[in-house]
Amino acid sequence: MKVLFITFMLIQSVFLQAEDGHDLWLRAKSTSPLNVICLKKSPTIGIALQELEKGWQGKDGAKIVLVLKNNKEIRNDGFKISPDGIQANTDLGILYGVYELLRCQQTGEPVEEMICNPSYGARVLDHWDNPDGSIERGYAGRSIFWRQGENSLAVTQNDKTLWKEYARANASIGINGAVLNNVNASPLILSKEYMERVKVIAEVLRPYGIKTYLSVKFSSPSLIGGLKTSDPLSADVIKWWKDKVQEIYSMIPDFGGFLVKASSEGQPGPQDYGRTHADGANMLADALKPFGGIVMWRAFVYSPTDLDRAKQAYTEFMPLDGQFRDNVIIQVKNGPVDFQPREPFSPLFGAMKKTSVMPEFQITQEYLGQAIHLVFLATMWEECLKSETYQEGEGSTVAHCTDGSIYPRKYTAIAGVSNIGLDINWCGHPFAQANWYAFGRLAWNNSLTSEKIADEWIKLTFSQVPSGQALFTLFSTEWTEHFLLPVRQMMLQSRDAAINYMMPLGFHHLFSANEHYGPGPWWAPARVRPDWTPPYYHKADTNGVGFDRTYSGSDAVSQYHEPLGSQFNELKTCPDRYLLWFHHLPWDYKMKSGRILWDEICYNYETGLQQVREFQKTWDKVEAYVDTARFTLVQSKLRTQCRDAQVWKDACLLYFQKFSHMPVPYDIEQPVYDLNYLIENDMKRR
Ligand code: GCW
Repeated sequence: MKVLFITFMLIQSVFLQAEDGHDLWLRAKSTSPLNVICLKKSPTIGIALQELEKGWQGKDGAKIVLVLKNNKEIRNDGFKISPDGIQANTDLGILYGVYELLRCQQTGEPVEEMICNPSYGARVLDHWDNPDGSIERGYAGRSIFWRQGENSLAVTQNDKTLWKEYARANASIGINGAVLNNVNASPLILSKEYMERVKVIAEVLRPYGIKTYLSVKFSSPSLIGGLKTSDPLSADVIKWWKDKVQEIYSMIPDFGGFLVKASSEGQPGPQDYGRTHADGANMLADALKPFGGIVMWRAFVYSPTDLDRAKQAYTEFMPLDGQFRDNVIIQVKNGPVDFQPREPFSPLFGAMKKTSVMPEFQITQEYLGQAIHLVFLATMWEECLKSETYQEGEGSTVAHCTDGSIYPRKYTAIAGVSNIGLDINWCGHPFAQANWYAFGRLAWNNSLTSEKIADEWIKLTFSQVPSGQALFTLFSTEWTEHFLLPVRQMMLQSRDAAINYMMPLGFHHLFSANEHYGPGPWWAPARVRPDWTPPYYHKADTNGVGFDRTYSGSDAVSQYHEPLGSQFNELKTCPDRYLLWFHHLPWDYKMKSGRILWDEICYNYETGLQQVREFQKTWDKVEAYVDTARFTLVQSKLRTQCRDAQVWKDACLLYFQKFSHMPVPYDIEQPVYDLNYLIENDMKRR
C-alpha cells in the first residue's frame, strides 16, 4: 500500500538563507504539530520523539504510533514503516524508522509500507585521529575527539554538544559504530587518562545507538604494560589483554571492540614474535568474547618484497581461512592496493569462505582530491559492492559475499574511513558531506543506487528553509530541471571525471610523494622504497606502459575466481578500465575504440579536464538555487579543481610522452604547462 504524506514543502516557496553547512542533511524544520503515541520510555525513544517534533513535514495534527513488538521479519535494529507509524524490536529500530519517515517527507517521496533491515550488523566509521588532535589523511580540520595542550583531556560542554551532533548525524543514516582513534594507534589510548575521556564520549554516543570502538597497538603490553614481550601466545600477554578488556567493559559496558593494524607499514604485530595474524587476532578475540566484543583485523598488509604489492594481502590471509574465531572480522580495503581512484575489487572478497570479511571504504578523499575536488564516492562503492566475484556463481557480488546472505556469519560489518573534522561544515567541501551520507546509506542498504543516494542528499542539503519572499518552489518541475537534475548529473559523473584526469585506463598510484594530492609519475627518490613510488606501478618505458599482472606476469589475475581470472588475463576481455592495471602494453597497442593506446590515454586525460570545466558551468548556472555562502565556496573549489585537472593532464601526458615519443593528438588541447616547470614546482612544495 502506498500512502502519500503530502509535504508542505511541495507547495511552499523559499527564501535563500546563508548557511555554513553545519546542519548537514538535517536542516528541515517542522511547522506543523503532530500527535505521537508511544508507551516505551528511554533515552533513544526520547530522541525519536524529539526528531519527529523537530522535523515533521506531514499533516497537521497527524497521529503516529511507535510500537516495540517482537516481529520475526524485522532483524536487529530494522523496522517496519507504515502510514500510521513505526514498529521495531529495539528502541534503536524505532529511531531509525523515524529518520526514514522524516527522510521520505523531506525529500517528497511517498512513504511505502515496508520492512527495512540493515545489510550489515556493524556499520562503522573509522577515525584516523591521533591523541594530539591531528588526523592522518584528514582534510577538514583537527579531530573532534582529541586535542593538544594543557587540559587536553578535560571534557567541555562544547565537546559534548559537538559529539552529540556527530552522533545524531550518524544515527540519521544508520551508522552504529565509531572507532575513535587512528589505526596507526598510539598505545596511550588504553591509558587511564584517555580511557576516562573515551568513557564520556561513549556516553554521549550511546543513546544514538553508536557503539564505541578503539584502535589498539599490538605491542601495548610491552609499551604501556611493562611486559617484556607482546607475543600473543605468552600467558602474561594474554592476561594483560584480558585485564585490559575487563577494565574497558567496567567503564563502557557496551564497548564494541578493537580495530587492529598489525604487521603493516611498520606497525608491530604477531609476526614480530613468529606468530600468525590468526594467533594475534584470536588472542584479542578471546579476551573480548565474554563481553560480546569483536576484533576488526585489517588485511592491509604488504612489505617491500619482490611479490607484487597487489597480491600480498591475499597471499598472506588465504592460508589462514578457517583459523579465525567467529568474533574476528577481517577488514579488507575495497581494492588490492590502496584506495586508488579506481581498482578492481580485492580478491579476498568471497574467497575467504570460512571467515567474516568486511569491506573498508575510504570516505576521506586521500587519493581523490582531498577536500578540494568535488568527487562523489557512492559510484565507486557501488561499483565495488556490485562486482561479481563468481565465488558461488553469478550473483555472488562483493556485497552478498560480505553481508551474510551467501555465507551466514555471526558478525557482519562494513567500515568507512571518516572525512570529518572541526571545520564548521564538518567535511571541508560541502559536497564531501555527500560521501559521509552515502557511506551510511550504503552500509544500511548495500543495494541502493548512487543515483538514489545523490537525489536524497541534494534534496535534504539544498532545499531551503521556507520563509519570506518567493524565489522558486521546491521540488517543482522548475527546481528539478534546473537544479536537482544537473547537480545530480555532476555528482554522478564526478568520480569518472577524477579517474579521467588523474588515472584513466587502469593507471594507479601516480601521485607525487606521500601527500597523495598532485601528479608525480616521475617521483622516485632513491631513499624511498620502490613500492611507494609511481614507476613501480606504471612501469613506463619506450616499449610501453602498465603493470603486467597476467599469468606470465605477476600472476595477480590468478587470485580472482574463474571466469574473472582469465577475463582479466585476456586482452580481448579485460575491461578498458582495468587495462593498465593488468597489462603492460606497447604505446601503439590497438584499443577496442580503434585508437592506439597513446592516443586513448591522451583523450582520457582531455575528457577529464573538459568534464571539470562542464562542472564549473553547471554550478554557475544553479546560483539562483543555492545560498551565497555555499555557492561561492563550491565555485572557488571547482576553480582549483579545474586548474589541478589541467596540471594532472599535462604532467602525465608530458611525462609519458618522453617514453611514447608520440604527439598529443592535434584535435585536443595541447598541454599548457612545461614538464620541467611542473616537476620543479612540485619538488618545491615539499
Ligand atoms: O592509505 C594509506 C595511507 C596511510 C594509512 C594506511 C592504512 C593510516 O596513506 O596514511 O595509514 O593507508 O590504511 O593503514
